[in-house]
Amino acid sequence: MNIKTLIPVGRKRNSLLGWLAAAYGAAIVGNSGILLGLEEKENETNLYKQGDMETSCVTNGVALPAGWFILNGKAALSAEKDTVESGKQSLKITVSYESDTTWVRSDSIQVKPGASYELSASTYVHALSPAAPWAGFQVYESEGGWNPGDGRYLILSSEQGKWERKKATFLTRAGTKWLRIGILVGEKNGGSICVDNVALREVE
Ligand SMILES: [Ca+2]
Repeated sequence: MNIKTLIPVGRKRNSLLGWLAAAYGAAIVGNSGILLGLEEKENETNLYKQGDMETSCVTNGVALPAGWFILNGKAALSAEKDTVESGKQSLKITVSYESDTTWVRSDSIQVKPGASYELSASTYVHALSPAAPWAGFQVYESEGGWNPGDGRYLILSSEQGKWERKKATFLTRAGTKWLRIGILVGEKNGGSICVDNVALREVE
């Protein structure tokens, strides 16, 4: 078996474990009869397909990753082609003195009430000063608003100059039928945060 032929094109492998996981995952046969890589299989369970930032939509004449928009604040969204964790683009959120803090949100995602979910996301911070931009990930539930809602974030990312992947699990509230993923970004001194491979999965 030639492992290299089973590795999904465009994916960056930075550890032996990752290569082995990909080879193992490739042995799983999907419904289509096509061999699936581990990441393709994982993507099947991702409840928010637009988290890979690969699908574009045109807003005000500008092509942006679909499924993400600014709720409030003045940070700017754009499609980033050079700094990507995988695929051809990531979502770039540029902050400035004027933007202060900005909420970026996903579309609505259907979920089960009282169920466990894992939120994961990768970020890459470009800082213009020692005060680096940061990104706080949160979810907004149809029942009860922001979870956990006490000022903490499910994920807080600020790693500069390299991709940082973090994940967190949470329980949806009783009565919640859908949620949105929110990213609060900030730092008045400017810079940008690239976001890629945001995933929401139901977990045991
Ligand atoms: Ca991508």
